[in-house]
Amino acid sequence: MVGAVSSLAAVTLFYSCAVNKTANLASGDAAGKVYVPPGSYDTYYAFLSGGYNGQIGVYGLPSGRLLKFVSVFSQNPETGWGYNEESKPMLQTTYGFMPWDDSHHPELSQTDGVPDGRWLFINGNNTPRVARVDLTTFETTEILQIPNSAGGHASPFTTPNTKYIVSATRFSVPIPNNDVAIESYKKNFKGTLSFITADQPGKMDIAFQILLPGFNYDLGHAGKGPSDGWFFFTSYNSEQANEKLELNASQNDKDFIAAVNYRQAEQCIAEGKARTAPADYFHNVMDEKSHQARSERKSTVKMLDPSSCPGMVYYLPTPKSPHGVDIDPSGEYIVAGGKLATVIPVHSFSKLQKAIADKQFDGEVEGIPVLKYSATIAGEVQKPGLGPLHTEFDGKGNAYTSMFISSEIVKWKLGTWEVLDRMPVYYSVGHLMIPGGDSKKPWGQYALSLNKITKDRYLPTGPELAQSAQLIDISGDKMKMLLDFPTIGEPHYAQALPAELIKDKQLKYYKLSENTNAGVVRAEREGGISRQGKRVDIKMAAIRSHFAPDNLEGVQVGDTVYFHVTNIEQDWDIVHGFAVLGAENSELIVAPGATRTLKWIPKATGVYPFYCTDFCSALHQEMQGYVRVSPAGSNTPLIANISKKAAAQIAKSEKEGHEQHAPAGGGR
Ligand code: RUQ
Ligand code: CUA
Repeated sequence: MVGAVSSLAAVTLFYSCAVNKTANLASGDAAGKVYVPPGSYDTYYAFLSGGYNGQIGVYGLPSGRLLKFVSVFSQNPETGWGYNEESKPMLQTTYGFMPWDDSHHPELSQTDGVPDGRWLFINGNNTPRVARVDLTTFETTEILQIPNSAGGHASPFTTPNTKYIVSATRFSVPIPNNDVAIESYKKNFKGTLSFITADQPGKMDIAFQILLPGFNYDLGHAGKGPSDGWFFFTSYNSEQANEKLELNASQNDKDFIAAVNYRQAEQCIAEGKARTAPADYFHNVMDEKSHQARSERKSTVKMLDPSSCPGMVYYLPTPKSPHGVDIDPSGEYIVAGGKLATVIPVHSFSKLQKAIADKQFDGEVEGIPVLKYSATIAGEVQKPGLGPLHTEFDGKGNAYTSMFISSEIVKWKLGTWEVLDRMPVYYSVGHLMIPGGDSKKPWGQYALSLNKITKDRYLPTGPELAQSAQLIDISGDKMKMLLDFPTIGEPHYAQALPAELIKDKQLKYYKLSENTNAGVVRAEREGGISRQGKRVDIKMAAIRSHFAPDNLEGVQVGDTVYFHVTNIEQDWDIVHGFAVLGAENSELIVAPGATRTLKWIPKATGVYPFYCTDFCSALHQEMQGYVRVSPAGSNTPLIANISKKAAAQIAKSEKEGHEQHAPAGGGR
């Protein structure tokens, strides 16, 4: 069947342009269904990964309006993320400081199998990592690197109570990684599955890893209900090819879903069956109070070999190079999206249990039992379309599968496997997303199609276009196209939840009284300048509409200057920025109550203005100051001026005999 395979593979090279002109499929009342009048709120928050920009876009649904861009794995000059001193440790890895990554799959934390609005997780794909975003601040608060892994793609899907999130290696590599011939792939290359503790903020860690044969592990989902305690991962390249995978990894009729009984894994660990394996990875945490991130480097993990823990892993043969694996809300059905398959195969969890009990095996791979396809399959959706990738559910007994090659979303019925409806999408849909659509209780109502190719959907903008998302009403029998909107980066996957779950829990400002940053000032009079050798620290308050101090002298060429800017406002959405002429990194953006630090190395003498970059008030343009840079070794004294009012406060408290941090250099 090599001929059929390669012709099918050839089809995948060309996304479908079956309908290649701009089509308007929106029905008459579509506009009313997506119109959110000025001053009104959207009903859902949607979190779309930024793909190759490494971040997360937050959109309102049904309007498609962009609400926020959350910095996660990439430096962002708009916010100073990864440029300011506080956040730099967040991007630290064993490969060094990592200014970029590719993020694919946002995943909401869950309680009892339902998104709960506490956190959003997302994977770093290139340098395998997982991140936690706090949904009261929309800030990244924690990043954990995944050791013994390459390509953290099957990640960070959660178990029903967020006990674990997972990461599986897309690329098998020598473990531990070392210098071997690539030719020795079959002998030396392995895959790992990582289970990561996730329910305690600031304490993510690798609970354990499972060493698997050297396939490519692609995606995963946890069981729920009856299948709670199991995790399912797709794999392709069961051929274990290491060159021209396009052809050589498409030979076998079936690849595998790895069904992992993680309670069994826990049991084996309790029985001492895990070994301590070398590992090298970073855990980075943003401290809530100081707003300063810290890194810790770790050196071992618990590693489980399937051979030493029988009953932990089984392989389910699945056609053909499966990509997505999605568990229906009841927890009974395991749906695979075989990129090159002509059907959508659905395994049954209860049949899987029976097949294990009855030992319905079809051999084994490296000690892992392979179950008989006929023993676990519940049904196959016939003629679904071409290139099934991902499936989500509406909670009403229906499944929706994205078809990459035939560019459509196909609705089908769980249990009867009949196709009920089709909606063409533009063009080449990857993931689709239904709010709660991978959970126990989907909210249904909408499906979002996340399309890879945009072509003629929007006004053209040169050779590269924004990605296109399409919102579809799935509340009725037939799908209705409602809206196209462009997105930033390439959203692979997305998650969404009803706005009321989180909108009233938003932090409005950080409490200044709780700020423990080393550079904090809680009042204007605490600002100042100090020197230790060639290091100069400037502590500065920002408040509408000035910096205190705003004139600084005594800096010399050859110094390294740290501007510690505290926004001392205690008011929602009053943000100040800070930029200084010649700064080579970025600006600072400082949330009310927070401190951010900019490192600056002046290279020449002169006077350098600085200013607020965020238009904060009518006198924002007045929010500025100067820093004088003298030659190295000059005797210009350290001077930090402050306002008359602040000076008067200092004088008053000095008279009262209170200890006081006078501005270094004594002010004037
Ligand atoms: S994967 S579609 Cu990460 Cu499907 Cu992108
Ligand atoms: Cu502060 Cu503009």
